[in-house]
Amino acid sequence: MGESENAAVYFVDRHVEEGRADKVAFREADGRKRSLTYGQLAEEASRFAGALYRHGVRREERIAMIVRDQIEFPVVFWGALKAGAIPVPLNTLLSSAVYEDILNDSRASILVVSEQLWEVVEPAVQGNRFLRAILVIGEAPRGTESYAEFIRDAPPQPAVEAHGDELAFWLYSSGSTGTPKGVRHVHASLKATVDTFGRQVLGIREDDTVYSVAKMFFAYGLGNAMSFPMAVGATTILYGGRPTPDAALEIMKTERPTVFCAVPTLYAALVAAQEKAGGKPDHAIRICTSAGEALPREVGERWEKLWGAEIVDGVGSTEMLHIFLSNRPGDCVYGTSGLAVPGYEVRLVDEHDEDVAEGEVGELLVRGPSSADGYWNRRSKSMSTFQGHWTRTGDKYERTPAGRFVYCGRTDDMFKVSGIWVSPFEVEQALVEHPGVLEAAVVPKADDKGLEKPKAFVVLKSGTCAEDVGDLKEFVKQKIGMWKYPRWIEFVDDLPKTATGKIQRFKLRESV
Ligand code: 3SK
Repeated sequence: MGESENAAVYFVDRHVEEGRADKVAFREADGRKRSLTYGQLAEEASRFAGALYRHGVRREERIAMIVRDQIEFPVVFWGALKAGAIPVPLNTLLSSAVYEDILNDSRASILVVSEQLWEVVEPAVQGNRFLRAILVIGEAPRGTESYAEFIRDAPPQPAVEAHGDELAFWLYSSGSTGTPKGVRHVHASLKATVDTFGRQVLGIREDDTVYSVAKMFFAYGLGNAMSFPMAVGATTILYGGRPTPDAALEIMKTERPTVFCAVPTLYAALVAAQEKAGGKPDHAIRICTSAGEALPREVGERWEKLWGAEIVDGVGSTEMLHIFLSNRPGDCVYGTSGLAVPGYEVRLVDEHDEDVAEGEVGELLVRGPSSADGYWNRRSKSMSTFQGHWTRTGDKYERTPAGRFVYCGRTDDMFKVSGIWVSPFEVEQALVEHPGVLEAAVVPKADDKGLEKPKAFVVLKSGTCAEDVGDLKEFVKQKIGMWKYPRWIEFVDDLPKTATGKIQRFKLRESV
């Protein structure tokens, strides 16, 4: 083998060789406000790798991480890669029952957990037959070990040689439905997302400071907050708490990020909060990204007016690791997901896998250098999703005459009204254009003749009540046409969402 393609060499150790050892790689915006330089990260990750060896961990053993966005996250992730073990960052908002399933499914032998999350994790580890150590970052309760003790005096271990095609890490994806699946990624994929979206679309730079509201356990956050900034020697702001609009505004003001990455729900909430407060926000942002679901046009336009910075809206997936379809800085058309990211190809196909004609809706397929190696222990699902070089996304899109892609919903969210397809997203987009509406979700509901019609769940902006918004049905009719308007409207306090901000329409469908 030639030079090692272990991703930790490129993302971590290279910075020391290139003279960036003293540059701050990560800075916490909460808690003890600790920071970690590139040099400290290289050393600590090598010590974590050494501690894993000392504990008898072998290559490809899984290291489950239920870790908040804090400086230990990159140490454990890169340390595991250095050791040739497989870090498996997990969503920090899951229930005990789901953690139990995932820990059993992955057969992780080591679990690293933030002390704040132990209460939920504890019931999940009772009776687990695979875990050989549970490392708690912070105060270690009985039956666990302290993470700090685990790495104390461990002999630093350099990164093992690895091939770019070798498995590096897993992410668990639950998508908008179903039980989580382990998505297996290889070493080369991290750099592939940097060389495509990171450099050619986002244009990340060494002098950037990044703040990603999307946490690092999520593929979108992992790229935003870790691989993109670390590829160029930039600095990332970490925030372990809940990313409320107030917290995000405070971080923008005090930490001065230049790159801001969030999801549509938070952009909508930030715009509403700023409009209510009046004036302009205090910030240093030069560029923003949005993913997780399509950004409503209205939200993008209002954000840009207030912040004076564009939101580059794109689409990615855990299976493709990051964004493969995106708008471009200086050429953002809100309400569209833009064009294929350089390095990726996309197709829209019908139910026979034939390319659809221009203007028709089809399922989006993608091919590119960062696709996953497959799902863990889900052979049939792997075969139906990863078809040769192409990956099925399960998203429905339409291409405009200008070649831009417009989101129409998930394949399983679309429904027909009077024989014509309705995209819930189009109806939701029309609803959020109403000044009193914060968010909306639309699902089919059978009428008294058993025929499906749209039903909307609507969250109003704070300080607005149902009587204030007038006739929302008529508002939608005027915007998008007679048959698509919601026949029923239910006002709710919030919508069911995945931890990454995707609306769980299946839960609303079940409720009707
Ligand atoms: O949902 C998305 O758009 C996304 C973007 C980047 C990485 C991962 C995901 C799921």
